[in-house]
Amino acid sequence: MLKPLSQYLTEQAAPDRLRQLILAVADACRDIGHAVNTSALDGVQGALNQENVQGEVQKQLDVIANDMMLEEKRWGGVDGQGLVAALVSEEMEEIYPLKGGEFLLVFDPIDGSSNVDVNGVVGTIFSILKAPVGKVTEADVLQSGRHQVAAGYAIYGPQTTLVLTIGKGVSAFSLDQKSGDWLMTVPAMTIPATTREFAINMSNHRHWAAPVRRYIDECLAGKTGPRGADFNMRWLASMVGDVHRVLTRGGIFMYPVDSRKGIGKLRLMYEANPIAFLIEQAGGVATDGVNPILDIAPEALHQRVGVVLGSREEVERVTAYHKEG
Ligand code: P6P
Repeated sequence: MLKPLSQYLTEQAAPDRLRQLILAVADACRDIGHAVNTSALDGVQGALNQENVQGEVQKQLDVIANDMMLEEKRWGGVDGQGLVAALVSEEMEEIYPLKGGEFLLVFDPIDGSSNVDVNGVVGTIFSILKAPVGKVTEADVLQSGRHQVAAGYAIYGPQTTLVLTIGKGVSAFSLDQKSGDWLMTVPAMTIPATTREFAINMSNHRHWAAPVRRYIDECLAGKTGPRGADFNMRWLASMVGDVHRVLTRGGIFMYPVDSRKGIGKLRLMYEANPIAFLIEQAGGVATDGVNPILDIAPEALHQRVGVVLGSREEVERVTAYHKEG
């Protein structure tokens, strides 16, 4: 019998209320995954004629998944006293106060939602922080990624899998669709230090800074180039999908700052930080191109950041190229 998520959390001596919260997040991901799976049947694919705080056209599932996360009964805890003081979502401009609890839950309810209509992989990304005593302000949420208590994602692909860290490594739990249980399928995910596989949206090549173009062009030069090896490329247009591959077999994932807006595309609080926590816990490196993502002091709830993460030696090469200029 594969180990259930609940048993893993007990064995890892997760504090009881954190354990309850992680199990509640897992339940929410199971429900969101089901909504993704039936979205064509339910006729809820496609876009709404409204934008989110990011200025991005919202998909129906973005809103449906966000609404599922806002159901306060999910976060009451077994004693009904409340586990979460406030929710923060990619889909909501402001923090969403709840009746109280010792944690903050920060999330992207559907990452990669443009993939839903084409039956591509999507996911839910979450980050758990400690809440202040009393009323939660935006400043209370703006904690660096080093303060995360737990983080993870659910990936809705051929399997529905929850990937989690509570600061003691990274484990993967696959959903048993019949029982509804999350069962451990990978006890410890580790990222090889080297790779011959990169993930980046090549159509942005002309917008990249010189160090990024240098790194990618050397990969493309293959055996006869300065790297002396051929590289492979993957790009799923779903951070969760590309990151899951990096955690499973290594690789480097890049969404660098580019010249169009001088900022990155990915969001710090509910994409880069939780993923960076997982990557570091799995022995990889996660930077904004130069500095560790987890060290960034957030200045705004929906702040964007450049992202370069994965196999240590490759990420460190990109950092070195930035420092050489
Ligand atoms: P592009 C999805 O919209 C997302 O936020 C990430 O999941 C993904 O890695 C990236 O954007 C894809 O961006 O520009 O290739 O569509």
